[in-house]
Amino acid sequence: MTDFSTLSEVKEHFIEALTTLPEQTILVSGESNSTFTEINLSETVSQDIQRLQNLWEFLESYRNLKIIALVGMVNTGKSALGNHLLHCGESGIFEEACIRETSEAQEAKIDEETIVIDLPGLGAVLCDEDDKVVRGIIRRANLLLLVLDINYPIPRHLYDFLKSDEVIKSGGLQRIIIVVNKIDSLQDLPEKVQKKQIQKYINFLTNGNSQMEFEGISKLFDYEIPIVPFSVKQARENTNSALEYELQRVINLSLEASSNTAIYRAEYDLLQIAANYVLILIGYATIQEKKEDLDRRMTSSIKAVRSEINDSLQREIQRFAERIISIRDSCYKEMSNSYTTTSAERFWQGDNFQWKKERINKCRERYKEQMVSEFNQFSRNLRTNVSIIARSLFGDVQISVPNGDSITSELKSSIYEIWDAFDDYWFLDKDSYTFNRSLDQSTNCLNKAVDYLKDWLSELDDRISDTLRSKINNMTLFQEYSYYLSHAQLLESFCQKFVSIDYLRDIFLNQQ
Ligand SMILES: Nc1nc2c(ncn2[C@@H]2O[C@H](COP(=O)(O)OP(=O)(O)OP(=O)(O)O)[C@@H](O)[C@H]2O)c(=O)[nH]1
Ligand SMILES: [Mg+2]
Repeated sequence: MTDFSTLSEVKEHFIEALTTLPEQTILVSGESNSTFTEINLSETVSQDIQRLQNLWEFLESYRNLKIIALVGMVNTGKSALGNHLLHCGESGIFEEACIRETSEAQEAKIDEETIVIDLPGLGAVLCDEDDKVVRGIIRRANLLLLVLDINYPIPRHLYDFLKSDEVIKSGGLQRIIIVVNKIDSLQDLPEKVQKKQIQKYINFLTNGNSQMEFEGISKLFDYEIPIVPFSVKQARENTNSALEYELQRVINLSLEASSNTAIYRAEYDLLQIAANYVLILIGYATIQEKKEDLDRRMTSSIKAVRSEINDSLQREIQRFAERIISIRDSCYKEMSNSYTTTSAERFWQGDNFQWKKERINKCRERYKEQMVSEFNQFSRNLRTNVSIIARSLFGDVQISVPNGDSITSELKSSIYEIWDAFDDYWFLDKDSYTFNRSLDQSTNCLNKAVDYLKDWLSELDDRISDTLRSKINNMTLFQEYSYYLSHAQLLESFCQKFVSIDYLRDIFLNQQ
């Protein structure tokens, strides 16, 4: 058995853990661990804390005493029986009356180690606020003396009460004795009939009646509940000492069986309360799994999108480079084949010469335009590809491309320099040295265009990353992830504290 100070420490730490719980959380519902239900915790938590605090307040002063609580419907003679146990008469400690009298719990000492608590009648208070006090005391008593009036059948309400959680069903923790009071009211009947009536009453209590949907109390408890016919009136008149003796005997036996159980009951209540929160631990673990799974899925989806975008960029760059080289080749071929001049034409510079010169100028402009439109097409393709690839994960994604003027200007210059080479060669009659120098210039321009393109692509890459990052918040996966993350964070402190309590961890988490 756990000693009181250890148990008190467990209770303190458990209350500390409870106070860190959020007002709302989600719990796993359904078998597949995939659905969650939102639940409100604040009320349950404060009730449970209150319950534990009340229990401990009680234990502080009563844990070494045996407690007998008098329960039953109104007017059955609870106070009268209490007075009898206290060896006083009608004007004794507990108020008696033929109308409802006891309205709050009252206690008195029978001897140094036993107290008796007189409670208000059940029917009158079970719906009241004070009812909590009554219920609290009922749970804490070693022995419940359930007082019935032989003149009234057992009410359904009382049966429901016995069935409820308020009453502990284990004889190791609490005992009940049923006192069928006021049997003196049968005294005008022949003795045989009296006995028969009492036996009928007891049989009904024990075994119930299927037609009345009353199963009897014998099925509810793990021990046999003594049922004692009694009359406080006769006890006062000292006219039925056998009954008095019998009552005292079962009281002594029951108290012996349930003595020193206050700490057991505290442990039992504490564990019962704590058990309800194991669901939160399970929920927390499931939320964590969910969160990690979403994190993995999210990271791999983003990676996949990025790599698809990169592949598509590489393909477009390759195609663009091929196109640029092919445009430049065509330009070179056209200029070298279509506008050749003879030395006579160059000397006279007649109409034919002028016409060719005009044509080669037009050719230059045409290829320059081709270069520009090729680049524009390239950057358009990149934008479209990125939007299409990113759409599945991020929805509508618009990428703005950086300014490409420096690239197009170098591409145009590379055409211009080819033209310059042929212009010098076919129309200005210069030597091959100037021709080659211009061609080198053209290559330089192309190299510069490549350098600018690299910068342009790296700027584009940054823009894609920034845009995707800003879009992550809109991802369904990310929203789901954030939902679980926030719930997990709110439960983290509770779960850590709970599992750090060795006593609770050993009981609830170390089971196979
Ligand atoms: N005839 C007879 N009357 C009894 C007996 N026991 C109690 N009474 C009377 O029944 C009435 C109710 O008794 P109480 O002891 O006040 O009953 P109670 O169960 O405490 O009632 P509440 O506190 O109102 O729930 C009183 O008038 C008692 O004198 C008994 O054994 N025989
Ligand atoms: Mg009373």
